[in-house]
Order: sequence, then structure tokens, then C-alpha cells
Amino acid sequence: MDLQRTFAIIKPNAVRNGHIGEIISAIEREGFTIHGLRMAQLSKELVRGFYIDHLGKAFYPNLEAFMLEGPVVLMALEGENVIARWRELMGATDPAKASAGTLRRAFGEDVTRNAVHGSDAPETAQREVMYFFSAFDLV
Ligand code: DAT
Ligand code: MG
Repeated sequence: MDLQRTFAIIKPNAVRNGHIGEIISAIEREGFTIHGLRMAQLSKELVRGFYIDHLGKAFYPNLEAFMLEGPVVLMALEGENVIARWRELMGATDPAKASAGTLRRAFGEDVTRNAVHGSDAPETAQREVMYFFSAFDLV
């Protein structure tokens, strides 16, 4: 038993293309509990702080511009081994390499515009949930 929490984002392309419902359906079908959820239009500062580990990388400017293109859906998810299972449901970072049936394969356009985010470890999950949600927002 390892009941975990993770942080997920439905990125601007998936929101704009009308895939919020399908992505949330996949989350519910998988049996994860949504304990925080809200929409936001991110700012440069918020994106920088969120992707702090990628700030100096060559792809960062494109990533930042993409994340500012439109509103996103922010979610805190809970479930058995949810960190790895949500990443499995998302698929590989590059949609072209993601397995059939994954969200990035279905809704991603390229490695930058890959439709969804998921934390990669318990420490980052904790940091990312607290970055966007106050305790008050979490049920
Ligand atoms: P993931 O989102 O699968 O955890 P990551 O943490 O390595 O991947 O990178 C964060 C985001 O940055 C990723 O979702 C899309 C973008 N990114 C990563 N590698 C990239 C690359 N080589 N070219 C363009 N964008 C990239
Ligand atoms: Mg990552």
C-alpha cells in the first residue's frame, strides 16, 4: 500500500482543443481521487518557478511560451501509487514515442505541446501541489 498524491496539469493545447472532459474521465476511470482542481491562466513568473529545473535549457523559451498560450487545468490527484500510474497514463514526454492508449499519444502534438503534466517523485509532487494550491483548496 502506497497511497500517494501527485500534481497534474491539462496544458493549454488540450484545454483549447476541448479535451478537458476526456482527460478527467480517464483520471476517474483509473480510480484516482481528485482532491484539488481549478483553472488558471499562468504568468511568466509562475511558469519559471514551476519549471525551475528546466530554466537554463535550450527548450525552455518554447516551453514557457506554450504554457502561456491559454488557460490550464491544475489538479491534485490521490491514489495507490498515483505518481507512476499517472505518468503511465500520460505516456512518454514525446507524444511520438508514447504508447497507444496514452493521453500524450492521443492529445499531444510534439515534445513541447504534450497535453499533460505529471510530477515525477513524491518530493516534486509535494512541491508542485503546494506551489499551486493552498491547504484550503484541497479537499
Ligand atoms: P515530463 O513532462 O515528461 O516530466 P520533463 O520533466 O523532462 O518531462 O520536461 C518538462 C517539459 O518540458 C515536457 O513536458 C516538455 C518540455 N520538454 C522536455 N524535454 C524537451 C525537449 N527535448 N524539447 C522540447 N521540450 C521539451
Ligand atoms: Mg517532469
